[in-house]
Amino acid sequence: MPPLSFTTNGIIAQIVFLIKVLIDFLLTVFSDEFLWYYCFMFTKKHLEHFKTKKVFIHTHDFPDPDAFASAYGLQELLRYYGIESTICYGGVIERSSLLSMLKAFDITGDPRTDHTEEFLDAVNILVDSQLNNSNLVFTPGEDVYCIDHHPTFSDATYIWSDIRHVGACSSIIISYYKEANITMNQNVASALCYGLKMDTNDFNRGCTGFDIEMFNEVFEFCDYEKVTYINHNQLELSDFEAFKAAINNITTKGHFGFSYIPFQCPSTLIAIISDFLLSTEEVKISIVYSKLDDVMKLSVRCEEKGVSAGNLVHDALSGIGNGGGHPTMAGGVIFKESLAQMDNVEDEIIKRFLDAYKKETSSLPSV
Ligand SMILES: [Mn+2]
Repeated sequence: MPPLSFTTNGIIAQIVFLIKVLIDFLLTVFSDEFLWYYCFMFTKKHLEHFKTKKVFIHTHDFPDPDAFASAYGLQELLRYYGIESTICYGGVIERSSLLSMLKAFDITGDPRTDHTEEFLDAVNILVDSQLNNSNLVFTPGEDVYCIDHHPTFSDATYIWSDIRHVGACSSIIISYYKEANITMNQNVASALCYGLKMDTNDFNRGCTGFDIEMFNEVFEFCDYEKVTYINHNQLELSDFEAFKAAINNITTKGHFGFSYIPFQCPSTLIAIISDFLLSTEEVKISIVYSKLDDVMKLSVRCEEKGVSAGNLVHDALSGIGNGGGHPTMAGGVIFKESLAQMDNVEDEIIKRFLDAYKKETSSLPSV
């Protein structure tokens, strides 16, 4: 071996040896504190704190599969470290497919109204949601943590937060297992896999390389047959009434598709119909809306490059309600008082969205 090569190899070997000694030293001196900091989202200090209080994991109101999967994944991860928690949600569980998911993967959650008094003194961890959003209505006290993948429309203060703009909140939770090198059980893996698939619309919406990587991570541990079965049974026959009404009421303006469902319709079904409307070749931005109790709920989908569904609905409903969300999917609500002042709600919605689009792109929607 030439002397130069021998010397280089020797130096590299010594450097590797020194790095190993240094890592061993750090692990010994800082023990858990060091490991927690680098391997998992919460430091040991946070986890010790969680043991002194009640811990609630909150999904957004009218939770979807990604919200429940994230909450359940986190609940089981905390349980691994000896911390018990309760999953809470606002609104109701609207879809029978969501009930199937909860049953299939053994997930339990309580309506938030069952615990309202307890939140002020508890640890409240938000998943798939953020404070001050229209889809999360409750008073949490000071001890709030947030894990989410939505854009932030209104700043809030958290003890700790992990907000990344990826396709699914489930992907972020999977990454915690990966980083902490913890093997998840089959139910957790299946729930997270399903949540990831649903929120990215089977990797067709807002999907990032990180989501694909995390899907790969979770795939080998999940019951994929169960996941695809629930995934393929989203609709109920009664949903076709809403589909029928929506199809009859489609109005197009350029590449915008608007549709009104003139009866009470669950927000998750409005979202499914908005996806359906967007799947037509002509429609690049779909807005489907329906009355729910006293308010008007809207679901917005967008596949136009450079235009954000979240920004559009946020601008369009400013002053009459609120809304926000991802660039590709978003939602909003028009308040009861605003509806009462409108002569023609459908015309007003169309006008506001076209104006918001013009503001964002400085152009009119193309045909
Ligand atoms: Mn989500």
